[in-house]
Amino acid sequence: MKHFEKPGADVADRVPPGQHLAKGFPVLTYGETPKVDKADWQLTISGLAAPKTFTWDDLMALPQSHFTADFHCVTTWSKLDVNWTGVKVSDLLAAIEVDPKASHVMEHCYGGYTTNLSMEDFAREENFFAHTLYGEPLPPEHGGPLRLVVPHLYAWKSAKWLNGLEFLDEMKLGFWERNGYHHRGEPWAEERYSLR
Ligand SMILES: Nc1nc2c(c(=O)[nH]1)N[C@H]1C(S)=C(S)[C@@H](COP(=O)(O)O)O[C@H]1N2
Ligand SMILES: [Mo]
Repeated sequence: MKHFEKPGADVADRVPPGQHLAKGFPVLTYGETPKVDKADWQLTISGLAAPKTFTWDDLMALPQSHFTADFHCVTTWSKLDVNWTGVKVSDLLAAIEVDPKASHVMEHCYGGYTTNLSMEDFAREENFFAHTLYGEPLPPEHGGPLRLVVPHLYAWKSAKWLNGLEFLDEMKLGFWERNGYHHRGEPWAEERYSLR
């Protein structure tokens, strides 16, 4: 069985060092897959921001956009040109009030997973919240109802089953970052693991 392809010359310059192209779209989850109904789903804004809770209808009332983005898992598989629909991070940021003192954000998830970002890495124009994958509702195993996608960092930063954004004035570490992964995770610099 051959699960990975060597990148062809046309895409080789889009595959970061040490990565291979995956066939299909692998699922990478630590623990159980939470099952969350859209009717019960909420996204809570907390920490250094005006507290706010988004329901599914609130989320769908924000501008909706289509995205094509590459996806790089630190376990060495990549998938190019994944096709998503959802809400730009910048469009959600325009709908909330973040304290200017906020320098970092913690992503919180149904099931308890967390992962951290600097504000700079979070607020990038190409980042988005995804509810649709290749035109179909985002399957639970890929993070449905809603996940974040941060294309420029390893995909452990792209939290599935997202249910909270906590704004912070210092870096706190999320689940994998506390367990040896790099604090930032930039694939072109191979920021895979933290040296300690
Ligand atoms: N809540 C949650 N989000 C998560 C994970 C997880 O275990 N739980 N795994 C991360 C990792 S390591 C990767 S590579 C991607 C995988 O996304 P996929 O399963 O849709 O391929 O999700 C990330 N987001
Ligand atoms: Mo991953």
